[in-house]
Amino acid sequence: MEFMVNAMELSTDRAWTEVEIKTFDFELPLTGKLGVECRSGGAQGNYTLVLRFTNQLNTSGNVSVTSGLGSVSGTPIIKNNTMTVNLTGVANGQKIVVTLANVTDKYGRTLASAKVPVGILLGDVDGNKTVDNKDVNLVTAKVGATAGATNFRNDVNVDGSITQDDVTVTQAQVGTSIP
Ligand SMILES: [Ca+2]
Ligand SMILES: [Ca+2]
Repeated sequence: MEFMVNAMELSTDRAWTEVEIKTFDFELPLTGKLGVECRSGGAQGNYTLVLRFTNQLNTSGNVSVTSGLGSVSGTPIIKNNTMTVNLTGVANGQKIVVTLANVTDKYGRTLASAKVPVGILLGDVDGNKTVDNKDVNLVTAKVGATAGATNFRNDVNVDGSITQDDVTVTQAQVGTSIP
């Protein structure tokens, strides 16, 4: 399964990113509180980051996972002001850091290096870096619903609807956390 990170501004004054799957996104701060992806990356731990910049990009520079278990798969794809980075082998229960260096924009400027931290914890619906019964209860409360803008995090197996399967997945993760 995939999610996307949108780095709206990779700059020091207003640096933030958001994660989206299909049309669903949440803010993934570059600094401060860790943004946690609670949805499954599938058996291969595959995720897609879409980093969105202020200006149109020219080159993707060097993008790599500099902390945590996982790696960049293939060459990042640039389209206008977005860069799509495929990640694979991303382990659960950790924080990964994707570092961008030597990215250039259409004005020929080399952008400052940026680190994009992403917490990965299956079932951590409330994003507090621990899976407990509160997360299970949040999923249970939404069983029967179609995943939408306000409840997509409850669809932890990312099949588009919130069912008992999501409850089961979350229950199985109780006790796990991001160190
Ligand atoms: Ca939690
Ligand atoms: Ca589901």
